[in-house]
Amino acid sequence: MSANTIKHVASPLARQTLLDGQLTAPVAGVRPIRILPWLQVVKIGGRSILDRGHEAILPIVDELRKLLPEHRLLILTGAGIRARHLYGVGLDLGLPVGSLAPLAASEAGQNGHILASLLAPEGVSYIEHPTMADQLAIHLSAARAVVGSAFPPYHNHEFPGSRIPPHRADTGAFLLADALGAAGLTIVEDVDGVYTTDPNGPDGKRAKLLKETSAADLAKHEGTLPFDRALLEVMATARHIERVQIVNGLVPGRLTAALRGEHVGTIVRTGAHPA
Ligand code: GWN
Ligand code: ATP
Repeated sequence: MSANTIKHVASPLARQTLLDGQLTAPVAGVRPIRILPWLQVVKIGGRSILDRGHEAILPIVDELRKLLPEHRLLILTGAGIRARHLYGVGLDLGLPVGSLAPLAASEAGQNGHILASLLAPEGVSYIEHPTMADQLAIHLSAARAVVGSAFPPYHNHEFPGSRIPPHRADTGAFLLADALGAAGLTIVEDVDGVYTTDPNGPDGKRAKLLKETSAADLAKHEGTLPFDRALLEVMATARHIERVQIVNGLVPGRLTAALRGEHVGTIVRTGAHPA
């Protein structure tokens, strides 16, 4: 008899189908722990900041350097113009989305290597995707900040709904920040925040800044946004990150103010609820 019992591993999900949300809710519905609750995640735009070269990059590097005594940072970089060129060539050749995703991701990684080199005197290094997944804590014990690629490493697993990879740098940064239970996510762009319409588009004069909005409201917004549309989908089911601030990285001091909790850009509320 005892030989039989020790072969049973008690599990609350042992007899249930994982497809029935009601049955799994008592076990799976609880809030996950925050893995790195003191971490501030900062996504730096590829096209909006890094492609501009030293005029935009050096002031941001200076600001990040000065923030190090105050915050422990995971700095994630976007892909920028090289990825757009790559999409153009790849689509012309008929490459599938799963082939384009890692190629574009590598451009985000290159921007990260550039940024990390500039912050190296402060002990900041570029860390690889697998290191972000497994050894972020030890790297952040050795340094106040690390840099990584903001792209999610979906590769051939990228969802085939569109020909351009839908999960790009903004989505990747949010997924990581939420999974880590970070203190916050700030997205650094070249505009003051989210506007009613693209302030650099043909109707730019009519554009009004939305100081505060929600992922649910933006999902109904039909025009363009300054970040991946898929970001709204992952915001809807967020577990920890309740708000994201979009700030203008071309204006010195905005990122610093945002990390200090000031409202200096657009705050987008997510679907996560306070604990
Ligand atoms: O190469 O700049 O990580 O951190 O999505 O995969 O395409 O890889 O396919 O650890 O695993 O180009 O080589 O490249 O940017 O992603 O990296 O230098 O397997 O450190 O080898 O998940 O950096 O790179 O591009 O991020 O975003 O060797 Mo790069 Mo990216 Mo490095 Mo990473 Mo992808 Mo790895 Mo990966 Mo690939
Ligand atoms: P990546 O990191 O993927 O390279 P990025 O985040 O640096 O990209 P873009 O994807 O170009 O940069 O997004 C920023 C741009 O989005 C702004 O320069 C702005 O012109 C444009 N934009 C489009 N719609 C809006 C909107 N509703 N509000 C604000 N900016 C908008």
